[in-house]
Amino acid sequence: MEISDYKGRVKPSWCPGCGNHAVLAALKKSMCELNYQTHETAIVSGIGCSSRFPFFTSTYGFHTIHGRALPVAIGLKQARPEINVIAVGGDGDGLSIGGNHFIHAGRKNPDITYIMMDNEIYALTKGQCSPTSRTGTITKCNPYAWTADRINPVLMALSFNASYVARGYSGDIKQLEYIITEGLKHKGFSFIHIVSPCVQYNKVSSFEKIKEIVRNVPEEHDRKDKLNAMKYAFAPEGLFTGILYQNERPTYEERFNEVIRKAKEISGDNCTMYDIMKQFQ
Ligand SMILES: Cc1ncc(C[n+]2csc(CCOP(=O)(O)OP(=O)(O)O)c2C)c(N)n1
Ligand code: SF4
Ligand SMILES: [Mg+2]
Repeated sequence: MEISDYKGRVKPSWCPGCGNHAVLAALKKSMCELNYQTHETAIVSGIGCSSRFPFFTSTYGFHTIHGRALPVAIGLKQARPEINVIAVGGDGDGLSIGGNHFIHAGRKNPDITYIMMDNEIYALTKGQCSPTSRTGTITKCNPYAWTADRINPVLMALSFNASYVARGYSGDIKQLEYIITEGLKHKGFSFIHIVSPCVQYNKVSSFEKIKEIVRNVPEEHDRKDKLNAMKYAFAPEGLFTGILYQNERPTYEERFNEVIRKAKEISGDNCTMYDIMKQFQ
């Protein structure tokens, strides 16, 4: 495969300078490095600027509805386990309306990769505050300041038991490529949080300001050490990027197949869903 093989029919319509351009470039490079075939790969998104990914790539794609990328991606992986499934979306999509799915994806451990582009704002709808907006942010909708505290998506993923958790920043495309490639290779739910500035509606978290606080997770960090990963996720002294946590365990699909195997063992090859359910009563 060549990187150009992943180019979609639609030219990216994001604003010049939008952080999402870097994420798209990194994802294409990662897919190319892993020799992903376009007919064996699906990119599933919600709604938002960041969710326009399926138009800009040549893989299969599903631009679903707001907040629902994860359940669709999980269902797709369960029905077609041979497909590489990548879910993408924004902070609003994945933490507000879709926040509930994020929790359950982590604990179920489906073998999919979830890339969240966090610009700390609802950009597509022209700049309302999101769960990651900084307290005190002023927008047209909150002219006197946003009053709620922020969500930390990395800390959330760690506490919901996501088996791969990484953080990147759109200003470092090389690191993005690395954490995306490792996330795609990982067996289980890989969550990749990317701080991806919106140059149009968020002047608070600009490239310059984020660059000042970005730090790499030290090389000696043990990826299986969840408590330490949580410390880096939470660290007030900087925005730690890199692979914070990785620890494989059986996936959702593997566990589900095991249930089917057991059901067939007890009720025969032609057993129905009713027979399977009877075993749990
Ligand atoms: C059910 C539903 N509610 C609300 C909307 C309006 N809406 C579209 S995108 C969006 C938020 C997008 O923010 P985010 O997910 O952070 O993506 P970004 O545009 O910042 O990349 C909202 C509220 C919608 N399309 N559907
Ligand atoms: S509005 Fe913001 S997030 Fe949307 S394309 Fe423009 S810069 Fe990117
Ligand atoms: Mg957003």
